[in-house]
Amino acid sequence: MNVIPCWILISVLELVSAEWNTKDYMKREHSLIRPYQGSGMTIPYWDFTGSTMVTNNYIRLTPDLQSKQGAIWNSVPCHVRNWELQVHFKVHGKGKDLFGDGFVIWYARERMKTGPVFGNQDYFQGLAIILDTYSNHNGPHNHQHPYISAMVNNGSLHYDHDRDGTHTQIAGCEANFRNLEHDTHIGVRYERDTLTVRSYPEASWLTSWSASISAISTDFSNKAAWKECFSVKDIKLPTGYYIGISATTGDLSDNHDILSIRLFELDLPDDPRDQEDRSNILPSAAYFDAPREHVDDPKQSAFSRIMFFFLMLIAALALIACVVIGIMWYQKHQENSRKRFY
Ligand SMILES: *[C@@H]1O[C@H](CO)[C@@H](O)[C@H](O)[C@H]1NC(C)=O
Ligand SMILES: [Ca+2]
Repeated sequence: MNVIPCWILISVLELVSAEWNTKDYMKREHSLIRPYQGSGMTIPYWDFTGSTMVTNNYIRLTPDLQSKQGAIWNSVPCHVRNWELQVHFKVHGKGKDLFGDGFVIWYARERMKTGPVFGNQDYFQGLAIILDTYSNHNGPHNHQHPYISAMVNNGSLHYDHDRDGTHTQIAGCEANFRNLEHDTHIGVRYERDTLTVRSYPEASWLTSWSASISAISTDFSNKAAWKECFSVKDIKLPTGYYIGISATTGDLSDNHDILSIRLFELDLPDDPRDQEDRSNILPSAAYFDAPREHVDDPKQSAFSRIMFFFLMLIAALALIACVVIGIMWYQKHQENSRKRFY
């Protein structure tokens, strides 16, 4: 009877620790953390364009004013094969019902090119994670805004604002990340050709619990309460592209602030594909525009982890039983041999 609560506690700890790999480490040259400024007005490893303004506490890509666009781009190409990018951001403004347009996290071949896709060029090559706050679509939509989606482009696709990019997206989810009191983060993980996007925090008891731990260790708490937006397999991305973030306002506006960007190199010692040269491939995705079929259910993975833990528990119990039986057999054997001698 006593075993059950203990088992639940251990499996919760298991779920939390499963996300945490101390071997993943932050790449300073692809990260942007406070204090931002180096000497003078420059930020080491980062360049900015348009309306972007750097303060001590945040980088404002656009102010809450009409027709602005701004971007920040990493100046070092990213050769990391498996990575996780964590962006701490804040989208806020005076608008209660009308606001826009949103921002995009880029992993792109070309940098510092202004254009119509949230401040960056159209027909881009690379990956776009689009955090769209304004629905341009006039008809019925199959989702609400704000909306997070991913687009992979080899340079041939056009981003269609009138449809909010829905026919070129590979997956998406609704996420309320605007005008919130608490901190908002997005995690983009590219691991073994699987792209997973998660947001933080998740609205649950875990959030308040991890928020109290966040005072002690920010990284740990962030890992604990991520909520999965989508996960898509078979995405091929080349190495050597650039990380960037761009934002735009039009008739409607918002402050688009970036507080930090952290790129972690994932430690996957057993991945044979790690040796493969990815520097000259074109970005591609095997699945398109069917988000509902390709969204992994996060409950499933939690369930499979619990199942794994359960199997390990049974294996441990079986092992203990074997040892006990072994000891009993040995004692019996000793007794028998003693009987034989005396
Ligand atoms: C580029 O992407 C489009 C759309 O996914 C695809 O039809 C085309 O074959 C791709 N081109 C190359 C050269 O891979
Ligand atoms: Ca839009």
